[in-house]
Amino acid sequence: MKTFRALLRTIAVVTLCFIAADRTFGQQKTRPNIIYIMSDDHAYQAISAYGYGLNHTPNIDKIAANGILFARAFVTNSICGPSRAVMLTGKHSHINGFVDNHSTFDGSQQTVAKLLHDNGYATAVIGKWHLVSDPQGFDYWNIVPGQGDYYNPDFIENGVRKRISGYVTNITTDIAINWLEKRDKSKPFFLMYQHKAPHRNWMPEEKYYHLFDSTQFPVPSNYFDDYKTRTTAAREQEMEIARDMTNEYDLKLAFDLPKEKQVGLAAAWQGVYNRFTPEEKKKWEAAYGPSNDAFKKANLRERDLAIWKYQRYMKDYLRCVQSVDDNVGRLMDYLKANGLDKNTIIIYTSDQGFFLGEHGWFDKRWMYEESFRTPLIISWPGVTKKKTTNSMVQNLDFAETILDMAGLKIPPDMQGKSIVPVLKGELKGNLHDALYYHFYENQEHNVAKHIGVRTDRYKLIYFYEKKEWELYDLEKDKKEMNNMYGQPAYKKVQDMMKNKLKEIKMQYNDPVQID
Ligand code: SGN
Ligand code: CA
Repeated sequence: MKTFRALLRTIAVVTLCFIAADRTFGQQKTRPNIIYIMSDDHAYQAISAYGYGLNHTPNIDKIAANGILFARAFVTNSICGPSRAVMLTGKHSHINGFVDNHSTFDGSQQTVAKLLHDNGYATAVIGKWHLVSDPQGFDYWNIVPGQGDYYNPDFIENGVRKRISGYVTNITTDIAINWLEKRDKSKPFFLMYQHKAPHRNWMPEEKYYHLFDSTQFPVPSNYFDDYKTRTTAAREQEMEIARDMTNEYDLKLAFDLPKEKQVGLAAAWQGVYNRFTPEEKKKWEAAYGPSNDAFKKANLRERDLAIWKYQRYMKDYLRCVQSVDDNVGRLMDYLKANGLDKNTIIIYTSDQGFFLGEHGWFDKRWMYEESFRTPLIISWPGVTKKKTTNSMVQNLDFAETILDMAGLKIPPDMQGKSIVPVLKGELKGNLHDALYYHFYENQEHNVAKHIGVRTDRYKLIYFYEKKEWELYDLEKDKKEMNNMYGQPAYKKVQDMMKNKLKEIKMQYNDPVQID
């Protein structure tokens, strides 16, 4: 009897082991890989799938063709480090502590990378990081220091810094593919593949020096904005293409500079120019020299000069984007060739939007649509069905979404929501009825600190140090040219939006004072 019972017990234990093993195996097989692609400062206007007609990005468009494009994805704080910190933590800046680019990320806190890593994912971050402290929660990291360089950049591989020859966008992809080759293949993976491009000062790859040479880009209708109806904030900014771009660093109108001219951003230009080899300098000078000479000869003034600067800016910016698109294609080809395309989720986004001449500007920072919105395209084979969505989502939701994709629990202290129901087509409307925004970095480009709330139709912005308000009716005024704050016809809307702002600020526990 005793031996029979023992035998039964052994059979039961063995069976349970088999079931458990099968579950683990099944789970591993079905847990998707996730590649999070984030290019720095990539405006949605510069992705052809968004339909602005400026350029052609066939590889990013392919992600959209196989997945879903978000027409209304936003950030919570339109600047690099803060946006990355929000993405990693699923918490607003005032909670995760990284409020502006001068902060240092507290790497001891909970992040999506750590949660995935602790739950069996192989994790890596490659490319731009910009959070000052070393990455935590990654099996492998290989990042550019700070902003990084376009040519012959330094990379820090698991703490060891070295210079790598070549163009940063290609190198970032080489490193990513190399990691995919060498990763622990018994685990699903989470790869953060993050381009430095197309961040300022927009230095293209050699093969694209002449792309768009004969293109004249249409100047945005509000390029010559006079900021009438707006608050003093819009008038005091320092991010106008016509006024604030420098000839050397931004517009590439000079090459090697004499010592006495190497000051301010001209010195920054000399710094990046010094990274070139002598052969590379020659190629650069051969490419930019003739158009620079023609420009100097033309002696343009005022309007014509402003338009010329816009053209030079757009060409260089979009040339950088072209290399990003090529490299996204290269990574996608690798996935396909290695049978990874069917079980890998691709998320393509930027750390914020970017002005491409709207209001006369470059850069970001504002709660205005061009910088508040960010591109977001997600393909999840077999899951995403609808091709586009208007559902309002935010980078605050990304960590939660990725955990949900991986079948993990969303920690209750994260502040966003999973986008998965939108991806599955289960949620038809907005993920959020209202979005909260807070920008803190009133330094370079002089954009005043502000908070705000956006609903489907309206946007209220409060420049809290100036105590000035702006209110937009986005249905009637897509380009945000008419501040309706204080207009009697909008009194009701204004009151409603002020209440919303107070509510949402409280909901997210932001201690900033209104009034
Ligand atoms: C640099 C740029 C700014 C840019 C910030 C933030 N100046 O400081 O134009 O707004 O980065 O960009 S530069 O002279 O150094 O190019 S972010 O993407 O890192 O937030
Ligand atoms: Ca950025």
